[in-house]
Amino acid sequence: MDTLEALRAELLEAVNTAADADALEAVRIAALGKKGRITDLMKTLGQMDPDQRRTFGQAVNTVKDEISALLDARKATFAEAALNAKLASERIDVSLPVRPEREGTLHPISQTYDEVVAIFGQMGFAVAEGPDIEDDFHNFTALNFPPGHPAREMHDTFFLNEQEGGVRHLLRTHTSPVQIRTMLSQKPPIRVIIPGRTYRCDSDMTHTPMFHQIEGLVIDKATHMGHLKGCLKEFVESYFEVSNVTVRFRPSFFPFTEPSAEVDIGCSRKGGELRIGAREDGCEDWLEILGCGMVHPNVLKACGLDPEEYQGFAFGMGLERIAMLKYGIPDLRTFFDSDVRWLKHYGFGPHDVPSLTGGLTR
Ligand code: 2U9
Repeated sequence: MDTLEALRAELLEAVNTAADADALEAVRIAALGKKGRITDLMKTLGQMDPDQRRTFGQAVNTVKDEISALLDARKATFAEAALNAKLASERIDVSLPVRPEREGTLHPISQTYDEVVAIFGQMGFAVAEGPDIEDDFHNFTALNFPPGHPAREMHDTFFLNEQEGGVRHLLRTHTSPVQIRTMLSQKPPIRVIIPGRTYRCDSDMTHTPMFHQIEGLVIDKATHMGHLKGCLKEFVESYFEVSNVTVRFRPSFFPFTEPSAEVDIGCSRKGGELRIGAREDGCEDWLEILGCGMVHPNVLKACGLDPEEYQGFAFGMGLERIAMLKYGIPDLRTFFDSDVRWLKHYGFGPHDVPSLTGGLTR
């Protein structure tokens, strides 16, 4: 019993003076582990007679429970102290700004697309879409292209393999087939813009095999060229964010419009910098920006509309071209190089979403 009392005192002392959780664990193993001193005492019980075993067993168990409880209490104290130390050293300053994250950018084509849609949307135009793979009727015939027109040739148009029955699909060379589909499926009044990809067998400094167009179509009973001119002037002023731009209509030819015109806008190239604006503001040069015209009567007829009852205007422009002019991008081919450095430089952040009230651009 003396030895048990001495062991009890020694272990209590060891538990109470353990410096940290590791030292405490060493005390636990030395007392209660497989070869611990209390465990060793328990092992001696088997050799004792029943009376002695009962008395000594109870005494050893009491010491064991006391030491175990004390070990648990000390362990909890160390754990709490460790947690408090961790909390104190890892205090978070919630007022610090967040770490900058790598952000993607919107491609200038996507941005320009959204800007143009926002401007025409405000004027009451709806967006129409159609397939990239077209047939001869929607891409050429309904648009008044005569049978031998050069645009129908293999070297201008990407044709798909001929199908059974001699049908040969093609990659649309303009977004105009969507206007044909719109006129065939909707009754006037029609007011749509069609942004989308177009394809031509052409690849040099100023042409890529795939490029983007945005075309517009308005059909009603009394739509005339004055409406066309006002609409395009409004668009150019909104897009280039200037209050007054001079516009000039130069006669031209397209199979699908009559009369047809190319539209130039006033600009200045003084000092090597392009500025869009009005003649009276010193913009005395001209810059070609888009093509347009009154929808040809043959096109209206091909879509089941009576040219005596309906007329309308149409226009078309290249998205890359107007993006290059507005954002000073010098080389068309860089649009499709997928160079992340280029995108970082010319791309737009997620908060540059164009709106007419919030401003079109950054
Ligand atoms: C229908 C009737 C008329 C669309 C038009 C142009 C003039 C035009 C070019 C601009 C540069 C194409 O991207 S570009 O190479 N487009 O000049 N487009 S009128 O006229 C239509 C379209 C559909 C049913």
